[in-house]
Amino acid sequence: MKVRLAVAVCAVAAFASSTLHAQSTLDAVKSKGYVQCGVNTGLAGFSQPDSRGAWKGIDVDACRAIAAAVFGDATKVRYTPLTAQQRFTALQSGEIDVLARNTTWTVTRDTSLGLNFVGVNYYDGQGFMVPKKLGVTSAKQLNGATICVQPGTTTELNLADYFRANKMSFKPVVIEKLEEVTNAYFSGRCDVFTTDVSGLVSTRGSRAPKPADHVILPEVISKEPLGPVVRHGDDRWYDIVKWTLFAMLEAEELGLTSKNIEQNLTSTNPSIQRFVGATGDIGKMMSLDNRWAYNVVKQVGNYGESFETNLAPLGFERGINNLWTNGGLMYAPPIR
Ligand SMILES: N[C@@H](CCC(=O)N[C@@H](CS)C(=O)NCC(=O)O)C(=O)O
Repeated sequence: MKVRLAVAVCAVAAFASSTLHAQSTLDAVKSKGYVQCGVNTGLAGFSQPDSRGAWKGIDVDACRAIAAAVFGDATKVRYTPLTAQQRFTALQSGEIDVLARNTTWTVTRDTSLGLNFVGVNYYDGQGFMVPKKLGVTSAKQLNGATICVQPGTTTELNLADYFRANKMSFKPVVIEKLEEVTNAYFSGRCDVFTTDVSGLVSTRGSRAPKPADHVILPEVISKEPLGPVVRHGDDRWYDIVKWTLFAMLEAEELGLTSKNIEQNLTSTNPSIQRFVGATGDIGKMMSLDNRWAYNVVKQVGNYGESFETNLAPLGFERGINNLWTNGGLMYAPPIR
């Protein structure tokens, strides 16, 4: 009798916790009325507050797009600025609903950290920046260099691997805060700053006293596919964040922009009709309004628009971040 009761109690507890998990993030987000999004502390083009305190960047747009899909209102987001070291704990503990912070998709993070990467919003790779006056033209000349690097990043491991593979040595200067690590580099405390090439372009453009005094070396030593991340165990939320990213890519492929999507509500193209929710029930399949993707594009724009607004002004080119139809890697599975 006692055993049977215990089994029954356990079954109820397991059921309660699985239903709690299955629905929890979307329900919690809906009941509090906003998406809590973990972002960078301030990386121009990815996530940074502007002079009026409004967050801007492609990662910020990923957050705004989720709010547009869930609430039909891209402003329903609150931002949690996180260093590389803080970001995964913030997601695991439930402090944030989603992490959109130039975070590289790796097998370790995707499995043992209990996280799910939803896709890629920027294909990147690790590089090196040096002061021009050093006259260095290749990373192979960096033997013995002092190198500034942030902890809790893929950067640290790649750096060690690259130097070992090339039989070179280096002295790491490991500093957690972006402000402090870039100050250390720009003040000459290290010879080299290494991070994702996007981070080098961004910090050179926005933080260097004289950007032209610094060169980014030609070697790209790793693959850094950056993308939004959610917790394991909530497939509904995972679907929403994943298909919101794909909707921004698909909109670009379909030629839908924030400017023209309204007139496309009456399009006769079947793919566009489904996308804007004029036909089918794609939104409902995700517990969202059928206008979820329409709202994303109307309020945030397609992926190309987000790139043009946030990254192009800093000198970024589309390159491999172009659509697959334009020779790049950006490819959304069918929205049908
Ligand atoms: N993509 C790499 C590196 C990400 C990273 O944290 N990069 C630094 C250098 S640009 C950064 O964003 N720092 C900003 C901060 O600490 O707030 C990763 O996921 O580990």
